[in-house]
Amino acid sequence: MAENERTSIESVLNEDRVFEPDEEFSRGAHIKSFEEYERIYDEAAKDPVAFWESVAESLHWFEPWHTPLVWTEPHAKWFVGGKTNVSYNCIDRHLETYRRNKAAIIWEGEPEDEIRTVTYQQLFNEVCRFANALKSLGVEKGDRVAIYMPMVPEAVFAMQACARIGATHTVIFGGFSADAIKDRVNDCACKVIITADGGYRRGKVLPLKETVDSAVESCPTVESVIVLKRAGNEVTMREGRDHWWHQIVAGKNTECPAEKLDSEHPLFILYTSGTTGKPKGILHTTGGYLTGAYITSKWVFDLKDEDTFWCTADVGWITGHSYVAYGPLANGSTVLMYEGAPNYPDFDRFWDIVERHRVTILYTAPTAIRAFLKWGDEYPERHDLSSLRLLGTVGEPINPEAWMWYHRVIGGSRCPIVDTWWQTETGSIMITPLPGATPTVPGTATRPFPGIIVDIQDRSGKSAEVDEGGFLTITHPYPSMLRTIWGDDERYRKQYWSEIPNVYFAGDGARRDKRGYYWIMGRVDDVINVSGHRLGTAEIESALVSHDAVAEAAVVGRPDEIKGQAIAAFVTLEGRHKPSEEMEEVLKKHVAKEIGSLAKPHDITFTEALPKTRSGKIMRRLLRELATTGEVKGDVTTLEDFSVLEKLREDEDGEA
Ligand code: 7RM
Repeated sequence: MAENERTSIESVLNEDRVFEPDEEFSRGAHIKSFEEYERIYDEAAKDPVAFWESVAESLHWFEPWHTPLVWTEPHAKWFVGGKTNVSYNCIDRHLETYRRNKAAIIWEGEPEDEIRTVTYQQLFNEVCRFANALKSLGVEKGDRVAIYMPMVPEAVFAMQACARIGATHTVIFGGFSADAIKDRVNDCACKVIITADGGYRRGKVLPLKETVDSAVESCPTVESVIVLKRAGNEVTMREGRDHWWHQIVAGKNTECPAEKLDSEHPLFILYTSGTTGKPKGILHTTGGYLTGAYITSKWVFDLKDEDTFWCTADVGWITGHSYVAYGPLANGSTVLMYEGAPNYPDFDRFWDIVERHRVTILYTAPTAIRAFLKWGDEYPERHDLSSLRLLGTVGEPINPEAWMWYHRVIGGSRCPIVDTWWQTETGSIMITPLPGATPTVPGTATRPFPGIIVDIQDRSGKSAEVDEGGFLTITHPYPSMLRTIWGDDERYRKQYWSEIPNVYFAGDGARRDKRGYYWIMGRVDDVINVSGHRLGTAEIESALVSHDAVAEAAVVGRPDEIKGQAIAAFVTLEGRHKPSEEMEEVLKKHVAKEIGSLAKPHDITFTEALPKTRSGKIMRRLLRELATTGEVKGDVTTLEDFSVLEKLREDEDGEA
């Protein structure tokens, strides 16, 4: 077998709808034309370090760096010798401008009558008071602090307060279990946990403090727990260890000078589950991360002072770090934060929020878009969405069907869509259209951001041809890249720098088309090998979803004596369609017609829902296990809804 046959991924997809940027949008945009993008891109590609220096210069530095980059593969240090502070850049610098009394955060709670607006001055006061509270508990520069909170402004205050005093935060998503908290808190030896009594989700109260209580029993390094009163549910407070947020900030000074931190000071650790084994603590540092989050927020979302930017991600994910808590604030923007579920009290909650707050930019995940599509047009149609001017997606490949729906129904065929590819590890957006510049094609994240050099390679490091699938790599260091895996540099090297020589291995399959646009084909662990043809999951799933009856689909490979692997598909139908053998045949034929008989599913299991991570990514690993052995024994701690799996297992049993 030739080398490239073993490593390349075959592409079967064809998509040729092109959406040119709207002229009026382009005129007002930060980057106004594709020519301008290419000019900036090409210049940055010749000297990425000089490009990133020019970006970093627009931030505040207490002391300038003496060396922009020290690169000893696979370790980068950016802006070495420079001293800065993320919180200072997100807050203090705006206080000297008219932005002082501008809304930094507009927050809406899940219960319907709750809205809070936090101006930059108020943000400063709250962050400083809380930073002083942390100090009073003995938190010092370099200490680790865990944050396990609902989506409330205080979650951002807590992150900013840590950044301000140089404590390294680790945000743990509020839906995680006591075990997940315990593993993370112990892995990085946190001194303090910040939580709330409870948080609202779909009208119910999640008892966060209770969960922390059971975790903290086995967390020997934790000295204090700070508890925000949010839901009013009953909690037990342990004398000497537990402190109410409102009591501990009472009387604290509303000034707390931002520490002058080394550019490489650890800003946060964010755990990502990885496919197997224990979660990896992805480490991001100060100056480089801020530089990436700042400029991508500005150019990708074309942020202007007039905007109301709503990124729907929870602060427990990297998207909530870079595009809720840090990037937009570094730009002096107004961010909208919503505490709850998209279908509470009804399926139109998001559109109600967009209408009432006149949201201008919406950034959400394909999984959410597919859910909205399934719920039906009537919900967005109830609302005036004309304030929107730009839409974004992140988290998974967006199938053209969902893209078109988002464009038409939410964007009124008027808003550009930025499909942004990046990872927890990359810290900021890597591949993306720039909305005033890049013609978009549904299903592709288009081109790399300036200063980001990517390639598609095979295992030996050879670049792929046009339209030949391979491994997505990043070939030059950039400021917001992860620095290591906390406490496990060996794993860092192995995971990201050993698969292909001298480049960062992202773990995604991709191809580059003749325009130089990148198409993400899915995780390489999920590639299906049918009779020696390696197929990515994204294209087959897209083909399934392009059928009217299909709301969502996942495909996996299961062992097959003849073909090596056979394609097993799991399909959720749109509400008005019922599973049947005819439907199965129709869908198989549809895939064969759309992308060829090679990619035709061998069997289709209809299901009401697919197993997903808590951030909405389909867990194909579990489906693969199910399709192969009829059981799931692997790690399910990141699974969002256990009943989905139970149901699927029963269905499989029924079939067998
Ligand atoms: C931001 C985030 C990273 C993985 C990544 C991909 C997938 C993310 C896109 C995408 C296709 C996109 N961080 N992914 N964005 N795939 N198109 N626009 O999601 O660490 O949680 O996940 O998500 O597989 O490697 S993450």
